Amino acid sequence: MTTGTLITVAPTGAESAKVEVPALPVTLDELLLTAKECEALGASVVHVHIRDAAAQPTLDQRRLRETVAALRESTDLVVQLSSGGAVSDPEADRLAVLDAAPDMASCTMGTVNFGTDVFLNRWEFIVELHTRMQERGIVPEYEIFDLGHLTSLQRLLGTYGLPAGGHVHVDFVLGVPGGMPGTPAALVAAEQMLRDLPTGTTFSATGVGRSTIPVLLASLSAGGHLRVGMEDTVTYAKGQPVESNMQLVARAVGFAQLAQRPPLTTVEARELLGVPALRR
Ligand code: KMH
Ligand code: ZN
Repeated sequence: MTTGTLITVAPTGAESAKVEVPALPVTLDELLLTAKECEALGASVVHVHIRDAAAQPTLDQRRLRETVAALRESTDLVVQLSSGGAVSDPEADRLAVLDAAPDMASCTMGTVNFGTDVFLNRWEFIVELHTRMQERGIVPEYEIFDLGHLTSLQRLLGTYGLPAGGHVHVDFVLGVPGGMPGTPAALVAAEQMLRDLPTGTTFSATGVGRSTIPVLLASLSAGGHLRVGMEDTVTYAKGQPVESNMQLVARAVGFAQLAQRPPLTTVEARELLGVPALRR
């Protein structure tokens, strides 16, 4: 059944440098402003990477907790912390992200070449992330960079059980150099593999760089949801840098409305993902 569209904004990421992308939100104030404006436009989930005082990626525990608290205070967005961090982050720091008690955290389902780097995700590490999230009631978003990651997810759920909340949601990240390409064919191949996962599994999709629009359109037409943001795309159109995350969210909302799948509210997003409702 096709529903409205879950729109996740990934405003910052760990890859772009503030000096090269001045519009990138890197301070807590910039993140909060972005989150509030993206929520007003139709985003319901925020996928968060934070930066330190020098605008470098960090998994500093104090900053993570402060960020989760501030996002909860100023928005109704589902707060999803990245446990992926940057390619150089140690496993212990990535696991400790869960100590900041977000609503959701990402959980990447396997190792992938990442440009000239390697994004390492050992099986034992994935199991540790999954089981800690189960124990703490944190809902995972399984990040899928390649088709084999879906096979690993099937094995994970078969061996260790369903995630907190009981619903399985995956995010296909296409177009990373080393992962599956940012093409409709790759998206359809990934979507077809969901038949081996629990009934009702949902997916969103992200196309990195210039694959953003083809992946967005393919996802909408295949019944999927959307992730957009400056983590994945810093060029709006040829020769035109992205002005803000709001510009990307507004474009995604426009496409979702054209597809007659308008954005889900934050209440609807929580219901879909199995994240407990807000109690204000
Ligand atoms: N920055 C990438 C190495 C995630 O957030 O979980 C990993 C990433 C995935 O962005
Ligand atoms: Zn991320």
